[in-house]
Amino acid sequence: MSDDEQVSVQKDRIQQKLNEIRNQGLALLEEIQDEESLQEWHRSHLGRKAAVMDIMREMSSMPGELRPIIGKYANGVKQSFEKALQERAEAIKKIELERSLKKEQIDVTLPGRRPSRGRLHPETQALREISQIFVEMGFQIYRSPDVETDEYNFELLNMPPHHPARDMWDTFYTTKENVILRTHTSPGQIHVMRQFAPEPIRAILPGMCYRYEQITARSEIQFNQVELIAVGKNITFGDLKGTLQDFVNRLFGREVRTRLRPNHFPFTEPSAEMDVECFICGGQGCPVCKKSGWLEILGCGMMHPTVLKNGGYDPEVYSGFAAGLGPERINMLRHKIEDIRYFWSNDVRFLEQF
Ligand code: FA5
Repeated sequence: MSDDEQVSVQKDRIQQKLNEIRNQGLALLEEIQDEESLQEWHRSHLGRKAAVMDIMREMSSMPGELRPIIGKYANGVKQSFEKALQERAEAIKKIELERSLKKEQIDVTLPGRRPSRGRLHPETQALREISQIFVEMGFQIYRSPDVETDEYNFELLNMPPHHPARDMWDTFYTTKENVILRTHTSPGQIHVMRQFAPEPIRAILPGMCYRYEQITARSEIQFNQVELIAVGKNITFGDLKGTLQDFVNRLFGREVRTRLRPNHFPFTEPSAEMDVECFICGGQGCPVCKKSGWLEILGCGMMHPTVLKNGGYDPEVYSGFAAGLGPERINMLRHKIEDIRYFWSNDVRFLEQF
């Protein structure tokens, strides 16, 4: 066989091989359905180890006249691979989009899901209702700070340092000397008096109080109080009793039974506590009312002359009454809630009921 004939045979053989590589490669590509397999095909058919690349590498050992022919032919195979790869990539994109749309298919015939509505916390509701009643009775709302000094929380309320009555309130102290979390809203009495003296006052002071005490079904370490204060000339215990009775009737209704019990607070004289009949148990006795049938809702009394004086009022001329209500206890009564811990545990099953 002449040299020319040999070259011609070699050319036919290589071209045939390239045809096979192309046909097999394109057939494999047609079957690919996902992006990952496509990448794999790209590596094996156009990467460094691809069969068409092997042939291109072998060209250096081929006779000179064969190189441009085989080079052109192999390049054609490579180009047809690149073109087909691009087309397949587009098709796979479409396939994957259809697949994900199928997964996300929405049944428009299903009934809609209503978003749940937000609502006010039961304590916010109670505080607003209590405030509303007192506002209707002519009281103004006054705010005083949660963080107090020892002076306001105790001393100006007739409890000098080492006074045994301080033990009534277990206190959260801060790292700053004499700065505490208020144990009751009564320090607000001094703030409001000092702002308005010698004008007459009728105000309520709602807010959070803090006590370092045992948590039980009726006692929390943080709870709201609403302080009530009235200062003026000729204010009597009768005014206090009438105001509280009116408040209870407006809140609970005409038929609700209350009782005032004598008590002691250093900042009032005389002092009392008001109980409401426990209607969780109907007065029969339960854990919430400590089996007494009554639930204490507030402490109250006539303002002590020393406190009036500390507020800037002459106790010879002025008198006043004050009270501190517990809205959580009132809320428990109204909604028959057996444990005060529900209020601040943020359990939606509880909160959703209000
Ligand atoms: C006082 O705090 C007085 N400052 C009230 C007062 C004001 C008396 C003005 C006289 C004049 P007492 O500690 O009893 O009093 O608390 C008042 C009310 O707050 C209680 O009747 C109760 O309803 C509520 N209360 C007290 N401690 C807690 C607690 N740990 N958890 C929930 N509520 C509480």
